Order: sequence, then C-alpha cells, then structure tokens
Amino acid sequence: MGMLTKADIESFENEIAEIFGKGLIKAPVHLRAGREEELIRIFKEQNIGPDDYIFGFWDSHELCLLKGVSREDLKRAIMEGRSIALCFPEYKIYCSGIVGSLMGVAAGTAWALKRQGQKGRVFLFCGDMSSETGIFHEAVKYAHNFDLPVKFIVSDNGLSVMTDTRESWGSSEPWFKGTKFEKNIIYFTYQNAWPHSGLGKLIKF
Ligand SMILES: Cc1ncc(C[n+]2csc(CCOP(=O)(O)OP(=O)(O)O)c2C)c(N)n1
Repeated sequence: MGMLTKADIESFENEIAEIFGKGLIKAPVHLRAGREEELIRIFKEQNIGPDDYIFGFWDSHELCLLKGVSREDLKRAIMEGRSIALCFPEYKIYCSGIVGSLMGVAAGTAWALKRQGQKGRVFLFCGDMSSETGIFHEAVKYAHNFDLPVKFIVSDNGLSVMTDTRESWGSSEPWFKGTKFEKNIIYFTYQNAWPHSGLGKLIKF
C-alpha cells in the first residue's frame, strides 16, 4: 500500500481510459490525473490504515488503490459499471455518485466510532463544488464542535463539471479559508488532465 507510486496510479487510469474508449464499460467513468502526489502524501501523512474509513464520490479510483484494493479487483468493479459508486466494505471504502450524499454519513460514522470507543478515523474526499454545499458545511461544523475523528479532504480543480466554482460563488477562496473549520479540512488545488467525465468524446457501444 505504502509502495504505490504516481506512475502506478497513472498507468491504472490510462488502462481504464483505453478500455472505456473501446466501449467495453457501459457506465460512466471519471478519470483523474494531476493529484496523485497530493493523495499519496495525504495517505502517508495521515497514516491511513485498515481501521480507517474512506468516503468518496464518482472519482475514487485513486482512493481505492491507495486504501489497498488490488488493481484487478478495482478493474473488475469498474468493468461491471460501478466506477461512480465504488464500495469495498472489507476495505472500509464507501463511495456515491450523488453530490453531497456522504458528508452526513462521514460525520455520523465518526460520531459512532468516538461514542463506541472504536479504533479508526474517517476521511471524506470531495471536490471544490461539493465543499461549497450546505451539507458539507453542516457536517464540518458538527465534526468540529464535537471533536469527531473525521477529516474532509477537498481536491480543488476549480470546476463543477464545466462550471467555474469561484465564479458561481463570487469568491476567489473556498468558504472555509481563514476559518476555525480549516482544522478539519485538508485542501489542495490541482488541474485534472482528463475531462470531468469520460474521455471528452462520444463512445459508441
Ligand atoms: C445531487 C447531484 N447533482 C448533480 C450531480 C451531477 N454532478 C456530478 S459531479 C458534479 C460536479 C461536482 O463538482 P466537484 O465537487 O468540484 O467535483 P469534481 O470536479 O472534483 O469532480 C455534478 C454537478 C450529481 N451527481 N448529484
């Protein structure tokens, strides 16, 4: 797990891109490139291990690999059409294709872990537009006020599909910049080398 490199993640996404381009995956796929080193660093620095829960969204291939899912198992799940909502309970990975759907679940899981005195922490990874939603704010506020073992990781590519997040909200900074809530949030910017979804061209089955 700690051995995974940027090149490993890149080659996985490239392989999926090639398969998707051949029309062999009959479901949406969201590829990401340009944040491998940030994600590897976060997994290392936070010492994310088997007891920890990962919540992600439609773009979670990298998270699954970093949490220890094998290339083969992940590829199989994607080929079965599960890329936008990858779930591997045995690895404590839960993802959803619905914007805003897992912030409350992450806070609730962290609350349960703390209350039951269990090992493990929660890490929720989302995009910049997701981090501007009301539910993100509520979950972070609750986690902060009750000192819950959850961190929210925001990968900021500046876009929500093709909409400029900063322009939408009239602010050049995310809402949490300079607030006490930054303690619960890990934030970085990157440029996604892939389109938001798919390959940017029509794939015929
Ligand atoms: C409730 C809901 N509304 C709309 C969508 C369509 N949608 C999928 S991803 C996305 C953009 C989210 O932007 P961001 O959180 O910045 O994610 P990223 O750019 O990192 O993929 C939208 C609007 C959705 N999946 N769920």
